[in-house]
Amino acid sequence: MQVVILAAGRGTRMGPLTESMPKPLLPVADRPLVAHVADAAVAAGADELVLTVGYGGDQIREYFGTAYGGVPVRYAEQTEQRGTADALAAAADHLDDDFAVLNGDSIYEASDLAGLFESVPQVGAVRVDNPSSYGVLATDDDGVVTEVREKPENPESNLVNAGAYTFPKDAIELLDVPESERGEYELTDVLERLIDRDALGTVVFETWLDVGRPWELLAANERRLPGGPAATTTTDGGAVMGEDWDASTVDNADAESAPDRDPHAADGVLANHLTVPADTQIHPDATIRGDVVIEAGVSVGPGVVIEGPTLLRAGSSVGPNAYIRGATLLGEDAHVGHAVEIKNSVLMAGATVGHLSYVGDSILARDVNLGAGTNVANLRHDDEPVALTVKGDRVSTGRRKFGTVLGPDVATGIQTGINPGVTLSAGTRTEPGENVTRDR
Ligand code: TTP
Repeated sequence: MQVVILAAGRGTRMGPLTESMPKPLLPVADRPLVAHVADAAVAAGADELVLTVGYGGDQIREYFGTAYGGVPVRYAEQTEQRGTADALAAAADHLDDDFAVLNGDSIYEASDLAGLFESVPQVGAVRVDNPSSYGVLATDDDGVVTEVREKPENPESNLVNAGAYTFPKDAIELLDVPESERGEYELTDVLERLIDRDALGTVVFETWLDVGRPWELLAANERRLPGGPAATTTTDGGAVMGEDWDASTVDNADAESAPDRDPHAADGVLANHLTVPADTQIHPDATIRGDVVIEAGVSVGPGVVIEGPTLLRAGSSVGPNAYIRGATLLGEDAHVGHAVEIKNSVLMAGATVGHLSYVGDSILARDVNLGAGTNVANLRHDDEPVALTVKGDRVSTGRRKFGTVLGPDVATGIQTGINPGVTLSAGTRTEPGENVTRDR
């Protein structure tokens, strides 16, 4: 089946994170968000991917090229971001037969998509606690959709549209829907037309994660980092470096002082379930527990403690004396230096937290540089969930612990304090000693 992935959106709700990078390319564990969509689609039986691109489209084309996961990739250009129905219309010329459509900003499971691809037309649905925030589906006893209502105040069910569909080829004729209240041409209106004509079935997905706002990017990483509930690399258990460790990964100077143990406990698997390529430098005085994946060219200095789930991407470095915990991603060439604590955070490529800092439940875009002693607060005194500005409104993240969202190239002066829920746009500079309480 041909699978259209809608990846043209501006991603405004991600704030500064999408100022220079389209939302589909934001990192989720070891690959961009949209690559997880493509992987699940291919594993579920897609035989061609059609990517609708627009904002940041060149970067997406560069990532995927002409083939991905063994299937051909074609592109459609949506020049103006006028909605999901418009994005699908842009791909219409590429569609030869019945087809599927997926959002390029969701985490889907391949097993759920396999069920979706089995029959046409169908919509993927999930049960949620807060249906009012989504497109709510009303169904009859056979699971056939009778109504779709966008963000209703009094939802009829807790079953919501997961932005995943199969359509008959002639559904293309239904795409010329009128503009919606929010000024877009929307696939939910196409569904309304389809249910007047065909029996639109539902497939209830086990899991689905819509990644539209910064804290959902953290949630996606929590899911997909090694050891997370749906990680692509799953390991279990943990041990302390220095008890069960791989001497081949330690440079010669340090190897002599390392304890003499067999790192391969069983079947060639490292006893501490640590995946380590040969060209990494891990000091024997580093302690690594839990599910940790370390890519090529990483350096971990003495006194470092890492408690997975953690992914250290190629060329990143940690320490000496740093502490990493919670679900944390260090992007390519990111650096975490002496006496820095990073908790449950995403540091994108080239981000640097050099000395004496705390970063919790936060997202640092590319090439952010935090001055010595920069501290991020991630908990309110009143214990209320932290709110974030999303398209001009303060919106609860639903998280008791949430820190900051820093756009690309933000640089803080030494001893900057940043309040919970503060967002700084690309290139913002803070003065030494500042306490930042508002977005900039
Ligand atoms: P949205 O998340 O509704 O829109 P967006 O990605 O532009 O984000 P924001 O609202 O923060 O600006 O889009 C759902 C999916 O549809 C997503 O994968 C992007 C895609 N899309 C398009 O391809 N073209 C469009 O014109 C729109 C609005 C969305």
